[in-house]
Amino acid sequence: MLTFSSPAQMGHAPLLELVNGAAEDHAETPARLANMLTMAGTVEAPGDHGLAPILAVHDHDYVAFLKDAHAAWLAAGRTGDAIGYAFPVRARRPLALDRIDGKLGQYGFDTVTPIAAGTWEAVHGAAQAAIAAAEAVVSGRSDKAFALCRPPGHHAGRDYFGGYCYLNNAAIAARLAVARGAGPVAVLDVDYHHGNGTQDIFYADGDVFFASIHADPRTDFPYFWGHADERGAGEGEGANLNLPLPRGTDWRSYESVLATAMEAIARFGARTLIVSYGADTFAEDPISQFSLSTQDMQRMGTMIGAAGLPTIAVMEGGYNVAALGRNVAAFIAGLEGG
Ligand code: OKP
Ligand code: ZN
Repeated sequence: MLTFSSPAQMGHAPLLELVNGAAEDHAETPARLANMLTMAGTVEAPGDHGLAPILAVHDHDYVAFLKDAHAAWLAAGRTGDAIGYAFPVRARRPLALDRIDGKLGQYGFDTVTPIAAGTWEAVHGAAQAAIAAAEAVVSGRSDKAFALCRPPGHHAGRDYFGGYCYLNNAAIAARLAVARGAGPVAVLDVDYHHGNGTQDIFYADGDVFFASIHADPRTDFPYFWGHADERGAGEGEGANLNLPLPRGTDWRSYESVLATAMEAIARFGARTLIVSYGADTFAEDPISQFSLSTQDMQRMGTMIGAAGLPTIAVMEGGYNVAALGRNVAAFIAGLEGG
């Protein structure tokens, strides 16, 4: 598998996340990438494709905020990572707020997604990896490519961060594919958590079908998106498919729901497939509650590869660090036709 990753991705090392009334060690660590790299074989650096493909998805002011947020935090006299504390439950709108504290709440939706010193360079590097993978596939260089992104991206929207995500790598790849005439595009999200950012970005877009299999948001993060009645709007009406599953789901039930998602993608007439792959559906994931094995990751890859579509896979979550490279390798082996 043609695989991309940027060394800059190691520079994002959030210290802690505020969850359940406590500060915990952050689950999304540089060690995740290090473990994936031990299993990945040859990995290409993505090169720099610039900001244009990022700005085709993300709001300019939001990107400027991300670049500057940690410096503004330090300038306000703070130490450590920037984390917001006040969030706009009432109608979010583009306000010109003056202080970093307000901006963190304006652009962020949770307290588990810190902005640290190396965050911008890392998220830029991860986005470049996704862009390089997308370029490789749409140019015909390769039928499939995998971007070892971290931090992940699928919770990030056009102008917001959250859920450990800052730039939406899958959405950037999808938009690039559409722009290059490789549409219609389907994004299949198999991370344990619903990909709310990707859903929001393409909600009213009829060129991109979004299908997600995830833990039911009635019990799991991100709670406010991922419900089965979210079906798209306007031109995108019917082009959004949420398939929530209960905690404890094993391969037996997962397989039939994945078959449903693959049928819907075929019916949509997708010519390019983007996969948001998260290994946090693994039974021994420390923050998630599905029951898939490493062998199931390969079965998942096989079913997705059987669609026979040009495929760009981007890494999302997966927090059992010791098993991460093995799970990714199993998924890739399946995707390649194993
Ligand atoms: C990001 B991705 C556990 C609570 C934190 C946030 C989960 C973010 C998942 N420490 N919940 O979709 O894998
Ligand atoms: Zn996840």
